[in-house]
Amino acid sequence: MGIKAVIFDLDGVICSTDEIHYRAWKAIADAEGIPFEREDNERLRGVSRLRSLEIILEKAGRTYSPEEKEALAEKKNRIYVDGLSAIDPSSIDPGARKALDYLRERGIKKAIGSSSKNTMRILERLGIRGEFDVIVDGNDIRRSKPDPEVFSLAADRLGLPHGECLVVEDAVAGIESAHGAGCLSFAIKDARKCPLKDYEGEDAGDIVPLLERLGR
Ligand code: B16
Ligand code: MG
Repeated sequence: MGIKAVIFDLDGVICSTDEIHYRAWKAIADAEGIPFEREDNERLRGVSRLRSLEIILEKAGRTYSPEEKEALAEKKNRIYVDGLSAIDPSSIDPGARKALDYLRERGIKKAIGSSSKNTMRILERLGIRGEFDVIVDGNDIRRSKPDPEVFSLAADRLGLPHGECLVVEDAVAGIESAHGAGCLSFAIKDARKCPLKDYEGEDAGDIVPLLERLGR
């Protein structure tokens, strides 16, 4: 089989921290009187904290100074980190759990490629930090998705040709990033609308039949 490793996005693939991000940004937008709905939130998937804020501020009635932006991003992160106290091992997406178990049984390598600077905290809370061969997060990269850096670095740290790594993503920005890195991609949720995807499914568990098929 051509696929030697699977690189998982975290937020929206391994667990539903996307909902906690949404509620934290909604609190910031409401306090600033800026319109912000779930459809606006789709554009924040996979992109950095500061870039997310800039997207939200597109609908603001005024401009914000760099200091104001920094303060709002920090405030959002405090609300978000508070929200993370609600997650535990039961918060792991069942499809992702199925995929991780399958990969362990087959000896296929597993990695995380996330834009989040809170990745380690989240993996600790989920109790799965030790399950991954490689973890690349928002602290390791200079350019967030859709830039290829995160998946390029993950494939390099796995020591594999990029084309032998399958990226599982819920964000259009994440599929663009995987494509730019020369990795194969598996799109779920919002990412399915991205024409650059290689494969798609309902959740991360659907990589199991794909790998079975490709392995035949
Ligand atoms: P943080 P992923 C991304 O995680 C989220 O999808 C995105 O909404 C968030 O802005 C970004 O992490 C940064 O997160 O504020 O915790 O550093 O999808 O790449 O796992
Ligand atoms: Mg995501």
